[in-house]
Formats: sequence, C-alpha cells, structure tokens
Amino acid sequence: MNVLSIAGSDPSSGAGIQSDIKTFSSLGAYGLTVLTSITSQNTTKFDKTEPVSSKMVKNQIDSIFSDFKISAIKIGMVYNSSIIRVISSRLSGLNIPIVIDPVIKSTTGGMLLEKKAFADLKKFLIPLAYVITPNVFEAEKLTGIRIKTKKDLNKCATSIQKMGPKNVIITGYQLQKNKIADFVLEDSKFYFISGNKLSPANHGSGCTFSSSLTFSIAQGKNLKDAVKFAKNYTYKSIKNAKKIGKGIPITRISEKSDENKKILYNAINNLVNLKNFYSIIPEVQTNFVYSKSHPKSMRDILGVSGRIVKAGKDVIVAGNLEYGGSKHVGNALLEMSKKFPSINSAINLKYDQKLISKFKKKGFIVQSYNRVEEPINIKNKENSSISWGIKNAIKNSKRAPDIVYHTGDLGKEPMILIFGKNPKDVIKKVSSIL
Ligand code: PXL
Repeated sequence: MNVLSIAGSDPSSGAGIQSDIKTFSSLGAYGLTVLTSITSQNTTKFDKTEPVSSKMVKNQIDSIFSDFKISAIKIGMVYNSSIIRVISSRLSGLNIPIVIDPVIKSTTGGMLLEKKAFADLKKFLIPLAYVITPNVFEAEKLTGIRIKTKKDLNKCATSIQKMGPKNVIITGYQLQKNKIADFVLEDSKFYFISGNKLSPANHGSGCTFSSSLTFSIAQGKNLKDAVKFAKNYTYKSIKNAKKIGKGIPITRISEKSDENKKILYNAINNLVNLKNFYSIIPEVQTNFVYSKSHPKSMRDILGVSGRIVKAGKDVIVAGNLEYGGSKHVGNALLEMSKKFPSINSAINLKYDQKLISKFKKKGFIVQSYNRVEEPINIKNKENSSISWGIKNAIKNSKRAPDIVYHTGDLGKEPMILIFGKNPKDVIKKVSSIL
C-alpha cells in the first residue's frame, strides 16, 4: 500500500516529512513524499525556512501520480499561498482520501505557515479534506473562536466543517486533569475519543497522529476506528519518546517492528482489492489470520479485531490487527497447526458447492466435516465447535489440507476455510477461484 505525505523537511527527523516516512514504514506501508519546504531546526531551536518553488512542488506531484497508485494523502506544512494553490489544483477531483494537518507553528516556535497564506489555506486546501486534524491552537486560529468549554469545541468544529472538509478532529483538548481527548465531528455526529495524558513535551506527536491516521484511513477503516488506532499509536510513540538531541525528546515508534503484522496488513490490502472478492464473503463476514510458528494459544494468532466486511461491492476492514483478534478462524488455525505446523494462515469464505468443485479441479486437498454429527456438549461450549470440526476433518489426513468446509446445521451458516503456510499462500489459493 502506498501513502503520500506532502509536507516540510525537519532535519532532526522528529516531525515533518521524515517523521511521516518513519510512521508509514513502521506500519508496513510505502511512504511517498512531496517536499514543500526545507527548514533548519533541531530539538532546541527553530532556525529558518526556505520554501520549495511551487513549480517544483507541482513537478513532484506529477511525477508521483504518473507512476504510483496512492491509497491516501497526508498534507502537513504547506507554508505559502503559491504552494497551497498548486497542491489544490493538482489534487482537486481525485478520489483519494486526504488528511490535512493544518500546522501553523512548531513546538519550538517556528512558523510553518505564512500569516498571509491563511485565507488561501481555508479557501483552496481545506475543502479537499476527508478529515482535518487541527490541535486546539490551530482550530482557534482557523476560526477566531476561543476554546474553553465543550460548547466552544462544537462551535469551532462546526465552523471548520463549513469550510468544506467532511470531518473534523480537534486534537489535544484537556477533558479532565489527566485525560486528553480528541473531539471528532464526523458528518453531523460529535464525539470524544479520550486517552491518558502524558506530560512531557515532545517533538513529533502531531505528525505521528496525522500520519498514522492517514495510514489507517488508507486501509479502509471507518473514521472512529482510524482515530482510535492513531491515538493509541501516538500514545505509545510519546511514551517511548527519547532525548536524542540536547532539547525536547523526539517521539519514537515503540513497537519493535512486527514483521507478521506488516505481512498480514499487506495481504489484507491485496485481498480487499481482488476483483469480486466481495462475492465470496459470507453473511458472518470474513476474518484473515496469521500466526507465529507453533502457536500455543489465540494470543499467538493475529487477526482483525472486527471483521472484513462487504458493503455492496466494496470490502471494508472493520477493526485493527490484534493478537487474539479472531476467535473463529483463529481457533481453526490453532487446531490445524497442532497437526500440521507448517500451516500458519487461514481465512473463511462463503460456502458454495461450485467453489468446492473449482478448488478440487485445481488439485487442492479438500476435506470436510459434518456439523450435524457434532456432540451436544461441544455445541454448548463457546468456540469449541470449530476445533472439533477441524480435528474431525483432518483426523485421517496425511498431508495438510488446503481447504476444509462444512455444509452447516440448523441456524449455522455453511463455511469454507482456506489454509496456507502464510497469508500470501492463502491469497494465491483464493485468487485461483475468483
Ligand atoms: O509538527 C509540526 C511540523 C510539521 N512539519 C515540519 C515541522 C513541524 C514541527 O516542527 O518542522 C517540517
């Protein structure tokens, strides 16, 4: 998945375009960049800014768009009117979600937007946003409304939404003593996403929030799930901030890069883009799992903590990737890997006899079980049906099956499970019958 950041350079790599690349790549996306300005700054002092010519901004955008498929765009520091206008003219009418982080001033006091560019930012750029993420200070500057109470937040977010963006998130509102909240105006709904406050000042958290939000939106998440994801990711990066220079600490990605997560993220992204994939999603929807080798429990198995769902002909990933995220498909994989440890990934699909025939024709090993034969004590025990079923289906197998299916029972939807060594292997099997 490719994500684009249009922003300024921060040579300390705490904020700006460098920080965005760090976030995108730690999450497993490929980060493309269009540079709008070069700044000289470090963790103690903001020195100078030199904007890139608007012609060169245009050329960068054209180079990127003529080559790459882009799933979402983040816009940060834009600095002046001519840059704003050229970005607006190149991005107008594109069907790609745009996240605008309307940065005005750095934590160390540097101006990231010329005063005289405010009007053009509102007129030409803000209307293009799927979501705009001002902090309280920026929201006040954009609207002229002072934010003290929750009522002011409503007024302010509504006023920003009138400028044209679909959704507004005002970040960093102090809800209670130790709570910091993001105030969301999604279409016409208002809500808070609240979290614990971390006190030390840091360099980079604003950029980390908007870029992780952009990543999550690129994955097709709904706004609320995307905000929760970004808030959690940013919280961890502040908690893990480090004093690298002499001044304020720089936010860092806390998680040791989880290769399995990246692999499954990418696979899910390929999956939702498979032509006609929606047509093989069952009524109970789909999950896709990937485990560490020799999983001992569900905690070793990554899955979507919601589901991969169909909405008409679109496929949406509802939820985040988490260990223990899938009970049903996770349990199936756990059982399969006990007998066949080389199998580490699985997905469930809608049952259709024609699909089974196609799989058999392709030479895949297909097994099945009969839920009508399931003992009553297993039926009554939460989440044990699937383990029983898989155990039954494979009890005489010498080789790992590619497919296991059952044709349902009273009130139980029939189902196909595809197994593979890894997510790529599973996708190959799925695409072979589409
Ligand atoms: O965090 C805002 C920001 C964005 N872009 C650049 C910056 C900063 C803050 O310092 O330098 C280039």
